[in-house]
Amino acid sequence: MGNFDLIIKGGTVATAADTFRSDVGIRDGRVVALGHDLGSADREIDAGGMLVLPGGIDAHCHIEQESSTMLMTADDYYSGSVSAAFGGNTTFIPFAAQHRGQNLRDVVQITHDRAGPKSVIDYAFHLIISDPTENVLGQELPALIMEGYTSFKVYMTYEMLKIDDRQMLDVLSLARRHGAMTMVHAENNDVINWLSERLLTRGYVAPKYHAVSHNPIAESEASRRAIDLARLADAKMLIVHVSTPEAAQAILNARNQGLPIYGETCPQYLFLTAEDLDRDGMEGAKFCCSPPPRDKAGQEAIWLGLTNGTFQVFSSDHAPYRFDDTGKFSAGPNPTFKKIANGVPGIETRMPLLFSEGVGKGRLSLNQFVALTSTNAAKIYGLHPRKGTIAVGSDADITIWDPNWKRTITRSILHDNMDYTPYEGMEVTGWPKTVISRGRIVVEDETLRVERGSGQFLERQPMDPKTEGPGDKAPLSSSNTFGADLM
Ligand code: DUC
Ligand code: ZN
Ligand code: ZN
Repeated sequence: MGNFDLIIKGGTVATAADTFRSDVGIRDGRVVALGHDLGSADREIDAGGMLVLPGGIDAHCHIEQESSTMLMTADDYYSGSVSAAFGGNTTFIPFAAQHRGQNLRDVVQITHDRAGPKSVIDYAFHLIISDPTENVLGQELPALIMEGYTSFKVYMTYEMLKIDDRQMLDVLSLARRHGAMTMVHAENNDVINWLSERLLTRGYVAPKYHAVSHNPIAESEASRRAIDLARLADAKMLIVHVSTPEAAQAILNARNQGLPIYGETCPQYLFLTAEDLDRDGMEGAKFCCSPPPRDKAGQEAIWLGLTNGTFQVFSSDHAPYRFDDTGKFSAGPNPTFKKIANGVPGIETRMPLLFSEGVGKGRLSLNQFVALTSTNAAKIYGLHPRKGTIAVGSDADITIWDPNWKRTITRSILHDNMDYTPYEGMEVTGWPKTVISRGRIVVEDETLRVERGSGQFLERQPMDPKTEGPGDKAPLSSSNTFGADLM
């Protein structure tokens, strides 16, 4: 018996703040020593030439979830978590999604029943609130926040999900009182519908018109409005899957004023464009997601946002719908752009794409990469320091990353339950080699080493309403003109 269960030897450890040569000693699922000549272990892994990184945290992914039209994702908690693990992730935060009329307790229980027996990595849930009734706002949600479900997503678009501004204010003020984070899908529903009708009546039905109908102004207007509502309610807010320069600018402006506004973006806004929706035949359906991919200039603005303090979190928004009648074509073989299931897969390619194009091409430092793919999500969503870092006392959630592994992304190397990848043919340098969760080897030698259901649910602490996440410049202020007692 060694002093440690496992020592990772000879690698370069990188956190959000530091890069240093160190061995990592692991016992009982935790990091217990950092340094050299740590002693003996039951098992050693030679990480010479490798990067030793905190395991990725994918903080936005749709797994075994029904869409607003009750379409089930292609990935369940097994295939979704396996694919996440092969992509370097040790934690993910999918959604427990309320459909109108549903009791939140039931939604949470159903989601636990789906995840518990299947997930191979650790997980928490964000709630989706589509029906903020008096009972939800007065009873269910406060109780669930107290139990550690401290984040929830609301939609400003999608007929069956959207809430109006008044409901948003109700949700935000509740979040403020109870110390929760509101995540917002910010697109103006009326703008999208108005444009869609004009397109459809003129016979513009092809997939590419999805991007036309989801005009950038629909996103920037809604983002600015959402931020203003958060200001009024004096609440924190994170705007998810930001795709346009103007929406990014609105977040940065708010942050520069010291407001607790956060931003998230995703691979599809760096590596795809609206032109992909114009590929031959129905191929464009593979790239239909909301918000849609934009243009080259938009991609550059999103890259800038990853380094200038706009975005804290880089998530996949993995929303897997196959290119067949179970997914993209569930409404028929030749749907108008309005009827194509929205979403792209990407849980396994999120980290390799950002590493290769970001760190590899000099756009991001290694520490920024770690912050964006792991540490900041852990901080914002109440998992830090247990998750999101490599430090004595933290869970031994570690991705041993081969920075020189060249791979061509193609469907057959991925582990999700999809029949395509939007990134088919892209060449990347850098891929996770060994993935360790709580000291357990999850992926090694391109093989899964753990049993289904071996991931754990992560109990999150309710947040102190006054506690800030990373990068905030000021504490929550009573900036509204009414005073907090109205909130
Ligand atoms: N848009 C969403 O809002 N959610 C899932 C996928 C998508 O494209
Ligand atoms: Zn969304
Ligand atoms: Zn989403």
